[in-house]
Amino acid sequence: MKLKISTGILFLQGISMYTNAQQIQPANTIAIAPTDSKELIIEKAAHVVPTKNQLEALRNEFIAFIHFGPNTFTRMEWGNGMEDPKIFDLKELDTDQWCRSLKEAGMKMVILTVKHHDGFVLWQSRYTDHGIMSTNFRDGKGDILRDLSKSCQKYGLKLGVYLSPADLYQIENPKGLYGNLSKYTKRTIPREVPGRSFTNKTKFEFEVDDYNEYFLNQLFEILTEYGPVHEVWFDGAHPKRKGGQSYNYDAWKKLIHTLAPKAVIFGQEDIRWCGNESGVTRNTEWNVLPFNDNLNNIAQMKDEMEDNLGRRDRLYNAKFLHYQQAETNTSIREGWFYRDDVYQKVRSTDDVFDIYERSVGGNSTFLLNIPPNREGKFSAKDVEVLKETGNRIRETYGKNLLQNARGNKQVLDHNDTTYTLLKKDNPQLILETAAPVTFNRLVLQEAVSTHSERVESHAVDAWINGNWKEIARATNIGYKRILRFPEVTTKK
Ligand code: FUL
Repeated sequence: MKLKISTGILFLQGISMYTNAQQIQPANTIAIAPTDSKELIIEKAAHVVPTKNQLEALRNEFIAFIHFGPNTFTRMEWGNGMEDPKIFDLKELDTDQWCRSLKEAGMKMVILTVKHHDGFVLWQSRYTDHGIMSTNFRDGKGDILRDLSKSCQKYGLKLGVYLSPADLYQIENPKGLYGNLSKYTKRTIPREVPGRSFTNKTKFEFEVDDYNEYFLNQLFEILTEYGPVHEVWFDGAHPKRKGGQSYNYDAWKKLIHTLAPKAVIFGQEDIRWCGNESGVTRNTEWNVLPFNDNLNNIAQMKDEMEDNLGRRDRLYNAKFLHYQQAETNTSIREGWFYRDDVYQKVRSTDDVFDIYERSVGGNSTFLLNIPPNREGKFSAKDVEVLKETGNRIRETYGKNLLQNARGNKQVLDHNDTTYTLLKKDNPQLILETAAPVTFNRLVLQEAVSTHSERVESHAVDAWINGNWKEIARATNIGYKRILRFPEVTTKK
């Protein structure tokens, strides 16, 4: 089924609410003092803004996940770390086909599971032989991250990496480093490996144990040898733990910030999980959030599943307010890894497009997983859904019907489609087009990079037969809110 939809797009500049607004400087994190009044806390919340990297990540809107590894061949969702690497029996690989398809869908970035929980690595790491180097794929010389990074450059996609902190191979094998109770000592990253020098000569010194050193060495490889990386994804799941192993996130982040200055980090301060894996979105998704721990621990935010994380009473009890955007991650297929083309369900275009509108249009980023099959390609059904979704997005949102609309007197700086609302109470923006327009979607955006998230509720009325008729109503807006309603025809 295809929808014929017309769209209007509006961009809102914040409403200046209090006279002391100028005193608070926009920042990514703002501390709350015990003496702050409720009004001041809200005022501070209205100045918490994304970093440049977070803003870029918001603007990606629709991005891809690729789960690929031994599980693709064993048909398991979680491996056990004891798989023979030869199980990964890949004969062909077509990352160009992946990227073509992702581009057709309108995606901007692709994040590959370079290491899932089983510990098998998809690139030519110097620090383990549990991976692609021990398979028959291209006589053990293949490198999936290399192929993907080349295809990304060819098709103009950004690259991200999922490096699982959980590592069953390092837990289960007798020489494994995970939880081996090794001492924390000063170590140089990257550790030199004879005959395999690095072009990038940066060196780090960290006080870490064996597993953290292993992890840092691997981060160094993937962040220096495959072109720019734009997102590093730290999963929170652990099929198993051992030896009280902890993760030295401070060191990991220092290395990432130095080697991949444009990367956002998922699972740390930049980006958070939306709270489910089925594409469900909150009605009210604030990215300005309350934190109670000290600033260094903002990173350690636990996975939140509550319905409204940024509501006023939660802000009042915070020690810090911090911008941390949500990513809505789900899979196009039942499960994260490919199993088969017969029994494994694939989401329909209607379904994917609906999640797109609710997630991107609900102040979050849509991260859709498309798992390649055992031929190293996306299956035909997945390709078709991606293509149709891209067409539907372009058809629906490609043309701004309000481009030449004029705003009422309350509107300042009417600059193309950017409007600044002046009035503090019940501000209204009236737009008028020269000829009637027919539409059933309205895209609203706040200028979050300068004015944070300020709208708590809003409604849209259309002038129909001489009266205002409410056609849509919602809570916050943030980076983007897509309103959906039955088709209306109006000039105002
Ligand atoms: C989860 C993992 O356990 C799944 O295997 C998958 O990688 C998903 C994106 O995150 O926590």
